[in-house]
Amino acid sequence: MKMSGAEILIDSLKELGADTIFGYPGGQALPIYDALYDSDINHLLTRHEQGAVHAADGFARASGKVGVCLATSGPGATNLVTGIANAYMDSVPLVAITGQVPTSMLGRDSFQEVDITGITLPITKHNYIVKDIRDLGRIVKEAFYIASTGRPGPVLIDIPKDVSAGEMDYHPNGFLDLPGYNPPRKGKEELLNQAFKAIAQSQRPVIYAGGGIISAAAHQELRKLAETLLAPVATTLMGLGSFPEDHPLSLGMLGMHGTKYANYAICECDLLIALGVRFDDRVTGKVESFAPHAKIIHIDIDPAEMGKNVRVDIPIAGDVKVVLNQLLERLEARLAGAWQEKVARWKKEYPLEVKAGGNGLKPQQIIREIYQQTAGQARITTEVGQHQMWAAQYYTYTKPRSFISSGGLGTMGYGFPAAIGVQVACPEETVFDIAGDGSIQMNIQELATAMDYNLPVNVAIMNNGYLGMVRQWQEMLYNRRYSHSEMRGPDYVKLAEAYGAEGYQVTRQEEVADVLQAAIQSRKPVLMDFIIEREENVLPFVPPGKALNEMIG
Ligand SMILES: Cc1ncc(C[n+]2csc(CCOP(=O)(O)OP(=O)(O)O)c2C)c(N)n1
Repeated sequence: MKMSGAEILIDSLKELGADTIFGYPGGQALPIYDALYDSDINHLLTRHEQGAVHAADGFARASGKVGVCLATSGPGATNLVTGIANAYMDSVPLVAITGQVPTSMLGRDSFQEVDITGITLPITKHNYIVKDIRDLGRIVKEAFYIASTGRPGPVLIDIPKDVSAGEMDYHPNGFLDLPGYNPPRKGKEELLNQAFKAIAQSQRPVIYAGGGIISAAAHQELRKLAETLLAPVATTLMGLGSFPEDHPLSLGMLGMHGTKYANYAICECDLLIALGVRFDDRVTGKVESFAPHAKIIHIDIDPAEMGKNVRVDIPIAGDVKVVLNQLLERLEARLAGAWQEKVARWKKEYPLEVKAGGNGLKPQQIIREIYQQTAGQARITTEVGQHQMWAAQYYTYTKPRSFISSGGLGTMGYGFPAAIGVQVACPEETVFDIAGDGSIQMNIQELATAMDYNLPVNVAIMNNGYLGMVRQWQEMLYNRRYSHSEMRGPDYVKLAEAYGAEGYQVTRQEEVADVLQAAIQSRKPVLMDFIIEREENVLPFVPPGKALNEMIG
């Protein structure tokens, strides 16, 4: 059948089950937009390409499917760059499609030409420029396969206008031939044997679980492992929700703003079982002092992570779900002893607290209230800063894909468009973006998108009138010299109303629960401006370059 390149693209997307695209049009993408006009693909027009890519990323993290975004060439393509890097750092399956100038105009500094495959080479798992329409169908399939298998990640497909507008006789075929791309699945027997031995010899095991558990849907295996070994579980920011935080073995988050008991447990354990993690510096603190007494078993799909940041004694490359099942087949249940008692004592002695005092709302209390009012069932996204860490610490995550945040890149402006993507993926659920007054101003324009598509996303702004995390570092590390970290925002109630959404300003504790309930009940997007204690800090805090047991607070 004669089809245009754009029709082949749409047809392939549908065949792959990709029925939702977040995008923004422009000249070089017009053939694709024209084909979308007749298709039943759900396209959401955002107000900025960065909004589109973060929404696709949030959609992917909430649903487990590949997120798809679409932009035109030049400025449209470069506006995707932050979002692509964000997805790359957090291993999110994403396909970004960009329009490009016609092949005959390439390399001539043509109007709106940028070398987007060159620009995104270091921040994509793979990328393509399609120079021949006959390659298009195959490339789309490859892109989805690469994005979603092995260690997930973003793939970019750049399509010149003559390719999307061109025509050919097209017969879809599902054949994939990618020699050299073979993500490992099973762990090697010899290494598994070493792992069994290390486990048998250990007295004080700890599990350190990351986002890889969630990508691999290995949360049940993780729980079984923890319960079999009675090993306490600390998670990374990306791993929140992989292990139920209301479980007695949960240590919450570890690292720079981790719980005291998680960090103490890491410092004293004699075996660390690291699952789907990458030993980020926000987790390890001073690398030489990380888990100083422990043998380290590292299980991860990406062999390149083995020994990258930290020495590992037993590196097992494989799909974490498959490898955990291999281990669980042979592990025997253990009994509680002195180690479990010690950890339980730490948990009692050093709980995460909300200290009274000051003359504004306490952000920790607001987040606990969001937990109460949503019965722990909400999908939470965040921006980046202090509020992100409070959201990580004070909401109790019990399910995978319930906490969605920019971990690796730390992208301010991520949370709100991501929440839009999450709400599209989970239309029946309550979605909250926990935001800072700095971050929310980075992609606030997407309120118009939320209004257009009737997405009742709730935004809870922790408004301290500062770029709070920057201010905290200036307070603690730069002698309170608050250089350019104080900033004012707009009247958020009026702003919400200008977009047709609902807005509230909250200054008194007694109002918090009522406003949250009103927001949850509302079928509209809601902006809540919580005026918080201005100089509240995130504690505990491991200053950069210090060991985990050198925490402040
Ligand atoms: C795009 C981007 N620019 C700069 C930063 C550096 N940065 C990290 S946290 C932060 C302050 C965030 O302030 P706000 O959103 O108000 O949140 P708060 O820390 O007050 O909760 C800044 C500027 C960043 N992470 N991302």
